[in-house]
Amino acid sequence: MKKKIALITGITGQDGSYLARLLIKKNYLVHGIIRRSSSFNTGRLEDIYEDPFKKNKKLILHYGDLTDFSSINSIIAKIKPNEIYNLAAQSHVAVSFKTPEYTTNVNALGTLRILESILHNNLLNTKFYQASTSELFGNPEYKTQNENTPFYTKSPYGTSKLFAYWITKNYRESYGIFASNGILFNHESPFRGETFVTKKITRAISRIFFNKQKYLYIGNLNSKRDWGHAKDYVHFQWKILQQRKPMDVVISTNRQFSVRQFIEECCKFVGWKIKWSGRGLNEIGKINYEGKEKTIVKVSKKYLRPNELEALKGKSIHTNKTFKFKLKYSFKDLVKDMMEYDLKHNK
Ligand code: NAP
Ligand code: G4F
Repeated sequence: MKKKIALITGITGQDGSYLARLLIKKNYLVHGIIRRSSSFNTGRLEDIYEDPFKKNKKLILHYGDLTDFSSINSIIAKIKPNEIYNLAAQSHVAVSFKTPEYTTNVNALGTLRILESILHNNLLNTKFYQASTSELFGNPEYKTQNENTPFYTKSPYGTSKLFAYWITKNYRESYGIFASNGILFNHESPFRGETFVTKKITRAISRIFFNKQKYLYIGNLNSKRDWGHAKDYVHFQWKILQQRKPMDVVISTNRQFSVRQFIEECCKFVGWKIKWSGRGLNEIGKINYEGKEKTIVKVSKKYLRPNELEALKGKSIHTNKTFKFKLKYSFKDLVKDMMEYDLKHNK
């Protein structure tokens, strides 16, 4: 049987690297778009990376950029993928306040560029997955969010993804393209970017443990998220494109923890109990270290956002029925996986 061809934008990122592994396992020929950078940016793909001169490759990388229609269009026209997973994005919410125009160009117009390319190459059988996000929600009125919850974006990132969500739906309804939105809540892993809060914490606690760093400087300790594991979630990205019909679907754990609880769980992993004192910007976290109190967490204004999304928790209206929704990783398993990796790599 002919191999299915998948194209992944954002293949060098957290999700892209896990999804590529999953699709290779499923016997796909995987193409990925990478950006030119001044140093290697394929670190997360190390174990599946293949020599460009090898024959019968399972993974083929192409230079391209979502801000450059000609690059995207020529790749799509050449490889005619059966499935496109659009994971590329300027994905950092705080950074989107500093680079709103760029974020919008990549996340919003980038998605439109891919859809236009599908249309203009007449690839109406190509299935399209859009990496939508729980950042689309945000109204504290709704304690749990599902596919029917009204959107209320609070950042340039969220708003750029709102456009991408709707344009995906528009192209599905207008041209019959199999185009689906996976509305994924936060998902993390050892491969998470170092400036997202979970990885920042696991890395810092590991480095403090080995006396390589003194403090973890943090922003909003009380913010709550519904954190899953990226390994679990890429499976659902694939599943969404295997459905009979295109759809928009929430993927989440329906459990919620605060940034503070995440720090406490990581400390517990290395045998520390953290004690909090002070308020607001003066709050600190201390541990008992060799018989003395030692401050290891400090709050910094630098990491507060102009607008914050205080609490997220998702529960899909369809996943149980549609996907036999089962997650391998609990919150504790996620912390364990990330802490084990960071303790090993920061020793
Ligand atoms: P990530 O680790 O930040 O990866 C982003 C990827 O996009 C990287 O490969 C990056 O390339 C690439 N990229 C950035 N700008 C690009 C451009 N102009 N042209 C081409 N590629 C570009 O993100 P992630 O956590 O894997 O998330 C994957 C997708 O899901 C993103 O769209 C994100 O917004 C969305 N999402 C994530 C979560 C989550 O909790 N992780 C939740 C909901 C939705 P470089 O490696 O060169 O930087
Ligand atoms: O880890 P974060 O930066 O993730 P955030 O903003 O929730 O966005 C992530 O999840 C979205 C899905 O909901 C994705 F669409 C998006 O691409 C990205 O993957 O921050 C989580 C929370 C926030 O409330 C933030 O204010 O942690 C709080 N926080 C507290 N101190 C911090 C810090 N966030 C970061 N990055 N760094 C801090 O020092």
